[in-house]
Amino acid sequence: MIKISLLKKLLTLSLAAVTLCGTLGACASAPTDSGSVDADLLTTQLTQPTQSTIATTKAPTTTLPTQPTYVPPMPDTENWTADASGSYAAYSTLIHDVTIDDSTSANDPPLPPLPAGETRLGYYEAKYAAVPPTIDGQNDDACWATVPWATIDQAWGYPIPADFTGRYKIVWNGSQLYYLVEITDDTLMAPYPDPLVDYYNNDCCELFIDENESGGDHTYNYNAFAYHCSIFGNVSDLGEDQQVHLFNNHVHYSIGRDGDKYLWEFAVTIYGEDFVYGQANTPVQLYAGKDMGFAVAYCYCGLTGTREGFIGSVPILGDDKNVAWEDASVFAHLKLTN
Ligand SMILES: [Ca+2]
Ligand SMILES: [Ca+2]
Ligand SMILES: [Ca+2]
Repeated sequence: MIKISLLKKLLTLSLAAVTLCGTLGACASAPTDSGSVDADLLTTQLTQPTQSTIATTKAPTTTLPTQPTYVPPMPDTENWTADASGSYAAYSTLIHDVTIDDSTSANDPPLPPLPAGETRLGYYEAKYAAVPPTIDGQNDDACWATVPWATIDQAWGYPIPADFTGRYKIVWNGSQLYYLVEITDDTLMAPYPDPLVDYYNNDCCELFIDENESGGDHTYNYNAFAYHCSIFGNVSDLGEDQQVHLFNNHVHYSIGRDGDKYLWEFAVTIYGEDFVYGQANTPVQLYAGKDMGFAVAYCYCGLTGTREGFIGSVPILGDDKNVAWEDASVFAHLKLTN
């Protein structure tokens, strides 16, 4: 594979120091990033704060940051071989077989109509989940049954591959947004295991979050985040030094597979524009009524081993459809509700 010999050297050097994470891919070991997701925080059922009480609500306790750990997919990537369908998914410890029961999906509430005065396309209302979902790549959590699906169906500069469909749900609790993203893709391809190199050419789910819905440039700053979540549990985005960094401690996730259907279940800890890479950061406490900017997208890798599709949850106006990684102004409006 392209660049595999370089990758091998990097992997060999890094393996000794790397702690292989569990199937959930939330890792801890050497420090470079901050803003760690506290495991307790993920499961804590917080009393739902309201905007009026938020000022006096004590921020949730978080551990000091642990470092994002590169999760090596295989000890020797030169031995990677795609399976008969051309897929590399077998190398992901994050993906596990599940039975996706969509039988009740038709009973899910429909998307509510766009509120009066709402102008940002791709609008979604994320409901409070008193009991957050278990991050296991399965959709049997009570909270998922009561919120609507929204589609990932907008072409961001590439034709939408014929085998692709995508949809998502979002709920919130504490400092976390929880996502359930269902992707159909009959060839899961991720030939670039190094999360710092060509990561956006893999099949990966990309979560765009602008905590304060400010919009504007976020290319090399933390005005907004563009979390590229790989099938290996690595989360990549650009930093202020214009280099790629890992944000594995911000996004905890698991992927369930049923045939060519994949359920990506995420818990994303929210940080504001004051985030400083490599230092201790306090997550933002969410509340009903909060407005955020967001988009959910899928980077589609095909048999050519490079990006063949880029499908987003929000229509992007204008000729340049591939701008969400730089410009948070194209994000949709996420409203947190009770
Ligand atoms: Ca679940
Ligand atoms: Ca694919
Ligand atoms: Ca912002």
